[in-house]
Amino acid sequence: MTFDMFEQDGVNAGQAECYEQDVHVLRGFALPYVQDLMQGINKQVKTTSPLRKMTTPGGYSMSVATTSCGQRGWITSDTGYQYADRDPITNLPWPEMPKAFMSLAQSAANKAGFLNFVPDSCLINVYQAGSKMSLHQDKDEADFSAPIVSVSLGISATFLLGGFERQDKSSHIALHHGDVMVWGRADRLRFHGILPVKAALHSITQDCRINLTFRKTQ
Ligand code: MD3
Ligand code: FE
Repeated sequence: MTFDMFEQDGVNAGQAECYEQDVHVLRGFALPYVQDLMQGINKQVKTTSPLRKMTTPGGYSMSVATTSCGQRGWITSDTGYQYADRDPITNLPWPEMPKAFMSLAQSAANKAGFLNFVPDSCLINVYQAGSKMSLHQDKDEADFSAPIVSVSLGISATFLLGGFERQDKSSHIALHHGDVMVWGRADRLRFHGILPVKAALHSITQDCRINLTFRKTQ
């Protein structure tokens, strides 16, 4: 396959968009952190806890490759989803959360009006062409009062923002390299997902989209 165009970044950089009351999209907010984020992923996180495609409790391989850093990592098991203190592949603690990850997550949360956010987990999701995330709710965390902060890197994707029942209509939000989403409070338990990612090339991530999701899990 050939690609004749690289994706464009930061078209609306600096804009803060508010969808529902507590769903904020900070366009281009992560751009100043990109170099540190990519270094952290490639030199600190992946080298200790490699990317892997986890198997759902129903026995399906996820199309997204994942790893984690921070005190706890998100894993699947035969019985469900959970946060664990150790990486089940290495039996070691997850790699430490790089400092730049924490600063970005906290300054994005502050900008969206969530003060004192201290995430204990960062999930790293890597999407290749065709990878998707079906509509789901994030309910594996102990405390729903903390927000979730998510950072998009690399090729663009379409985010689905649903309601509080699986069958509720979803709206589509285009997410580009450097965009940060912050949501919580009344919107914390909305269904959400990612449409299958289209093949493209990005100068920083090449053929993939990387999503970092920061959470306070306990
Ligand atoms: C809106 N990841 O890992 S993050 C996940 O882009 C996950 O990889 C997606 O959903 C990704 O669980 C989306 C953004 C996100 C996460 C949770 C939400 C948006 C949300 C909860 C409520 C509303
Ligand atoms: Fe989610």
